[in-house]
Amino acid sequence: MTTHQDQRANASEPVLSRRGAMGALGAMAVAGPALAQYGSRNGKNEETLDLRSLMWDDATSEYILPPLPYAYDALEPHIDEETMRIHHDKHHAGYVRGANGALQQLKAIREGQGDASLIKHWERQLAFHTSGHINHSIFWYTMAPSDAGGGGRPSGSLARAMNRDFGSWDQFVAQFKAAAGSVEGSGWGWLLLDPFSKQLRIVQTMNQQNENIRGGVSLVGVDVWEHAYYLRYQNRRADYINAFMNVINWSAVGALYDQAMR
Ligand code: MN3
Repeated sequence: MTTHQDQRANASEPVLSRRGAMGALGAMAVAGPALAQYGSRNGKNEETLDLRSLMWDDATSEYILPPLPYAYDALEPHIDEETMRIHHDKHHAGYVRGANGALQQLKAIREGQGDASLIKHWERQLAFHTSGHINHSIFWYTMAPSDAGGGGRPSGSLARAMNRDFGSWDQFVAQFKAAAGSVEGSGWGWLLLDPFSKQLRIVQTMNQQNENIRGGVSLVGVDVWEHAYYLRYQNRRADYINAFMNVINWSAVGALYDQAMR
């Protein structure tokens, strides 16, 4: 059993920062019992989670790997410990490394040191790896163990918006599962907010970012790359997506929605 302390001891940066900096993602307000470990405010189990400071280091101008907000085995039996270890420590870390590498190469080209003919390649690498870093950071922080806030249904303003835009919870679930399940090859299924219509949309993203709605605010997504589920579910992607529904931290997702609507 890996403890939360192990997680934090392995992390090179603090789990929580109150620098309060507002970036592309901004300060993410996350509430719910799953995050009670982070402390309480006004007697309620809620904290403002600064996801930006977990993903980016202003001091070094580099992307950084955020620690998982729970133990590697905390999402068992829905998502297994070995998958979580490899997915977070190897795959997500690789996106962070790739994003920083692309930034370095583009800097070199700007400074006349790099191969300018490769700028298209490095711009693609930047988009791919940075999107992968963002996707996985949101992924970890919008899941919770099923006995600590994971699963169930949203409430409040998000629930009302989902009923308005999808007709019902059941219709949302059916479309979300079908979208995620039918991604060709590697990608994600997402619930996102179109900031212009202010309506919720379900989209597939190919790989890490292609075919996303531009400007869409990601609320919750399921990673359907095979590395996310193959160890336990093999080719049974639909079973994995069903299991994922049991670990969605809807209070965290609802907080993201409320923040995006402000
Ligand atoms: Mn992944």
